[in-house]
Amino acid sequence: MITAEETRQAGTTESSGVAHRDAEVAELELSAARTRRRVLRMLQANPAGHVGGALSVIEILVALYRRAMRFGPDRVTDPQRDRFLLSAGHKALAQYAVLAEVGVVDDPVLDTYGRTGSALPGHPDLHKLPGIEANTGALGHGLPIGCGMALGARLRGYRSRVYVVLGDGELPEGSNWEAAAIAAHHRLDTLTAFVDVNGLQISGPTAQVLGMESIAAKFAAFGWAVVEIDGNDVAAVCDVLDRLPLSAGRPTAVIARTVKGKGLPGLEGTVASHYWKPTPEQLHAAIAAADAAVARAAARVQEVAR
Ligand SMILES: Cc1ncc(C[n+]2csc(CCOP(=O)(O)OP(=O)(O)O)c2C)c(N)n1
Repeated sequence: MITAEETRQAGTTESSGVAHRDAEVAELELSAARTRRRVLRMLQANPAGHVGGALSVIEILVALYRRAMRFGPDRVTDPQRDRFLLSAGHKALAQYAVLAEVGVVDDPVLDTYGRTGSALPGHPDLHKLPGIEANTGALGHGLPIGCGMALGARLRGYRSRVYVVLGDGELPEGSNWEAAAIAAHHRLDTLTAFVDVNGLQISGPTAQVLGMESIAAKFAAFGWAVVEIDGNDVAAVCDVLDRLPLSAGRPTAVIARTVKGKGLPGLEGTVASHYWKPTPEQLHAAIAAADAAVARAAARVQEVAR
């Protein structure tokens, strides 16, 4: 995908810019489909995990890692790299899968998921796996750590951006709101928080467990720039990433509406997908659906290339 500004600079016509954008979106959709398939590959190794929340953030992670972040196999320890924090660390399957998709993790490592001594435990561990910036899983820590990283980069004169993914069921943790105040106070416009609003959490609908709406109004009240998008629409995610910071001097909150368990046959939008222990038959059906989604996305890439 290219921005309107890049199109002008490259001297390309509007129609060639649109074609380029369609091609890039199709590529990222294929990448998202492969990433979902990798989540299921890990379940083939160890059939239990926080699958629902992992599958709702795939498009966000793919767009971040493939479109926005200055990060990759050659930059894992570069001090000036962009940082990604999966504050809702139970969605680790998504991060492991996208790290494999961008070549930071070798695919066979995925087959050790959840086993004793594995680099891929149920929650991410920076001491075990390259590309993990902080140990998360106890909810409410990613945004405070992200504030520190953004401030630290500024003090060192680095251009690094910091991206944090939160869950809507995580927002009741008060530390998020301390961090929201700090980020606005220090004008951390290199900090972007994606809130994965799939409307569900561990024990039921978020609105019933502890409703936090309006999430957008809350972040705005703290002084953040806010935008709401369909978080499973990779083009919409890219459009926001191209416009960061949305407002100079303000951190950005992206309220991303998503579907929990996206792509799981019969389990999309269910609390049952939160921690999923599939039967062999369920896993087989999910893999068949994921393989079909990869094939459809690959055909779409071919189609837009013609
Ligand atoms: C401090 C803390 N309290 C409770 C938990 C237990 N817990 C694990 S996941 C979860 C729900 C999180 O909801 P959300 O962030 O919306 O995740 P998603 O539905 O997207 O998977 C909770 C309460 C935890 N991990 N950390």
